[in-house]
Amino acid sequence: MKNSRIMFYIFLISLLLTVKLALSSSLASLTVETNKSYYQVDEAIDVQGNLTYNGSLVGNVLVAMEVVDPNNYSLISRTFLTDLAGKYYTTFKLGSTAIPGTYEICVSCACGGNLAANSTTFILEVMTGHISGDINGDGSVDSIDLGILGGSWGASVGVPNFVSEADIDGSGTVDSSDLGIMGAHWGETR
Ligand SMILES: [Ca+2]
Ligand SMILES: [Ca+2]
Repeated sequence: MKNSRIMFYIFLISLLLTVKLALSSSLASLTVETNKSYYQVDEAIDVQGNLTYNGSLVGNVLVAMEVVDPNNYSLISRTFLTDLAGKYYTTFKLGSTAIPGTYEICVSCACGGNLAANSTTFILEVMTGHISGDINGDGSVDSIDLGILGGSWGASVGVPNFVSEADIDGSGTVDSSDLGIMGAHWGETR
């Protein structure tokens, strides 16, 4: 009898803790986004976001940001305050020593006794002077390239209408993955 009462209290406490955790995780929310998905070396990488608590924007709160490279090495670490409107903005560049690949930007802060954290990723490309998606190599990613991609759509290596330049990611097939890369660079020129 005594044991079952103890079990009941343990159950009650764990239930209350679960509810508290669920509530506290929904109170503070920190967003993070970059202005593009793909970047070149020495290109400005603009980061922005906002902090809300109970749905209202919160200003003057210290936010920590960390940029992690493809090898999981912390490359940049800095702090800044949200402005009076609850928003923040920062920018950084990656120099020629940075390795190409997927980088992660992690932000976190403490607000109203809650921890809020979020992250986003971007890709650093190798500087080649060639823009991914510029299939015909004329220096811009436009409808001509889309036409070539369309003409080779679904084709794999060895099929007559396969255009290797249209297989942008080099997977061996011209598909939605290649279209996605082209879309990310749409309108870019060099
Ligand atoms: Ca082109
Ligand atoms: Ca492909």
